[in-house]
Amino acid sequence: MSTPGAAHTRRSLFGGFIGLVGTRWFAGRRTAAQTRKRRVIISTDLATGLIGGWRAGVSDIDDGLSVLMALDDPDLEIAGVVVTFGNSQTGPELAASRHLLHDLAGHSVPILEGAHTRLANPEATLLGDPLPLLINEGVQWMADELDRTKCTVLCLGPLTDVATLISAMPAAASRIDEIIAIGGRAPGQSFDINGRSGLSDFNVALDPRAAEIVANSGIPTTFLGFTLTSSVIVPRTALDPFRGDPAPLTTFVVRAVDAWVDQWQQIFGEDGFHPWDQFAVRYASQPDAFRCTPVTPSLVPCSKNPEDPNACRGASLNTETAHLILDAAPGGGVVQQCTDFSSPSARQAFSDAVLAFLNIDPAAIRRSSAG
Ligand SMILES: [Ca+2]
Repeated sequence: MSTPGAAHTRRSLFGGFIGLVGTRWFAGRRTAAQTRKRRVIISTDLATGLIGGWRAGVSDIDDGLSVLMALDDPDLEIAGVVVTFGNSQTGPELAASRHLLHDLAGHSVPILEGAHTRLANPEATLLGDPLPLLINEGVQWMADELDRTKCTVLCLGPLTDVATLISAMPAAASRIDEIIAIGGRAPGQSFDINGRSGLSDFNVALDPRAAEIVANSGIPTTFLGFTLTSSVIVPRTALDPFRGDPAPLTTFVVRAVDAWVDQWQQIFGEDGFHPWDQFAVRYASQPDAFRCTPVTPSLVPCSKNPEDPNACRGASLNTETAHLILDAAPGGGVVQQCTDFSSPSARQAFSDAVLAFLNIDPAAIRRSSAG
């Protein structure tokens, strides 16, 4: 990303679709006062319950909790779930998604196969000529869905699929009313948990080119930042009311969360979990619950010096090459970052909602998601 050639590629790439998509302003964003259900496409690297894959150990659990939370939210209408690589490979994630959402929770929501790998960076060519972008099943379904009606795209993993849609099918992408994503940082911000550093900006690290395409698309985009998403920890004891419940969904969720917290506790010394991606769901449903400000996004190469606050973090596929910097933009713009709740009661309501879907009778869930 730091080579002059790569910089040139980025400029020429963005020149095309910014004009096509056009510029829309925050005025287009919905508020909690709107009563119609918000129609949402979810892009996720759902790996809840998976062990192993490209990373050893237990995969992050929050995507599964997020999708269940979204399906349970009366203010959201979930059109479908596109599964992308990220926490694990796409194949195991698809199996995990079908098991959790269809078999255990009884939902009938469509589950589509998304990207298996990040976008080529810099862009690959065929002897110097541009290559057509490959449209996978999930991206084609997103385009078809957007042709029918405007949607919000909730990105809980790497931004590969929505970036492909924006680049290859700009007319469909122009019908996205808002992209909501997890990622980005203030200038110089490092991601520390309990005094330990080393966390990458995972979704950006796995596909920095996709993050840059989204951030520069001209589509209203909201990033939920680390300052906000790390501010809530759900203690392991929150599972206690559900222990002993024989329902297969509850049993599975409790086992998966316990396994994740065991691993997290060893590394970060916290006996609980951060509901990272669940913030995006809550924002989609209750945007007024958050304090958000306009930002100017830029992808900036990170430092190779591990002592530098701007150092590249991560290992293996999530090794950072650049950071998505979200700088204050007093003049406004189409990109914003949420860094706090709007009130203590909004924070409490979010914490209360994190596991609320487990109280729902599976038969009722099936009835509500039918059709
Ligand atoms: Ca995720």
